[in-house]
Amino acid sequence: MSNKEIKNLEEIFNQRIARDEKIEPKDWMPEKYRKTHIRQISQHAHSEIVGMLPEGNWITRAPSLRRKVALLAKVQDEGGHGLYLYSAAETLGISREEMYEQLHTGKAKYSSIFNYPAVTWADMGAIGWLVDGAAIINQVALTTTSFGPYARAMVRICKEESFHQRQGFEILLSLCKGSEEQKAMAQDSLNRWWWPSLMMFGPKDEESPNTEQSMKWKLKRKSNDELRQQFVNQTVPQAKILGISIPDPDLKWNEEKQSYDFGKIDWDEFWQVVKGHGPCNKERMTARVGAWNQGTWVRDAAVAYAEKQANKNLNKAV
Ligand code: FAQ
Repeated sequence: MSNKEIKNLEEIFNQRIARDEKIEPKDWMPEKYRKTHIRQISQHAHSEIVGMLPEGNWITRAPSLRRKVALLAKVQDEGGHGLYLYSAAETLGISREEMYEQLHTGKAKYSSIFNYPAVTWADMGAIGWLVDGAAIINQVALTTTSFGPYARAMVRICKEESFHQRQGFEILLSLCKGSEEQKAMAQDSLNRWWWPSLMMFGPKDEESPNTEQSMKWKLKRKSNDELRQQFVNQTVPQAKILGISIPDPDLKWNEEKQSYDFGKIDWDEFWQVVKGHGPCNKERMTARVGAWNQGTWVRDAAVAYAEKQANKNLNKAV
């Protein structure tokens, strides 16, 4: 294709983006658009799958049958979200094996938040309330993203995330209405999960290399800082209902901005975790790589079965 032809296609593509039309997998798209989407969607998928680990670890220790059923359903949903997202990324021409390989070799990132340990039952509450709460804020913005399969996956995912957030909040509400020890457990959990939850939105805008282009393509609809601020504004009143304190001495309502001011995020900690040096990075990767290796016989059996079925159908047809 000549440069002139590419320029024309690019022009048509940009006009479609400007008109808020969805871009579909077989439509022409700039190579950078395709690559950026593969990067973000696959990392999002990896986050869902690795994100099953901290909570999966508590299913056998849930304090009642009701809690166990809800947690089990939530963790299964996360697996489902990962699968929708891998499928959306596959429509852009990358195979699932390639994406897994990128995760297992450390080439692809996944959300920093899942490298923190879930050490008490209250952490199941904090993960639902804060981590799913942050995920919803980010993902509601993504329901109107320009790439059709990603936007449609997000609509369904957001509905399920909203149940996740409420089940987490309800766990903490029960603990906060309980004994002094239970309330202290809820507070301790908020203390440990608050700052890592703010980091989920990514680096501040001036240090976010991908935001400018992703906003132009309407992949991102709001910047990292805008979404982080929205999360703080939404979550502080919820902490008041619970009766526990956000661990930030600089948190203060700003009348002029009609928004909360909050303290400095430890960006050094964020980058350490992103680069693989968080409290649980090694444990998480060992679990994922182990699951992949232990699943070899299942994949082999599925392929052998599919081949057998295909041969049977072929013989019938002859
Ligand atoms: N952790 O230029 P930006 C969930 C990387 S799902 C690790 O700002 P971008 C559900 C970033 O990839 C949670 N790395 O990047 C659930 C980039 O590196 P790269 C996941 C991070 O893409 C709940 C570099 O830093 N959600 O929680 C993080 O424009 C409970 C520069 O950053 C999504 O993935 C981080 N926190 O903005 C499951 C949502 N932040 O790729 C289980 C979709 C940034 O150039 C239990 N993703 N980095 O090598 C997004 O909206 C965006 O990708 C951002 C980052 C906002 C995460």
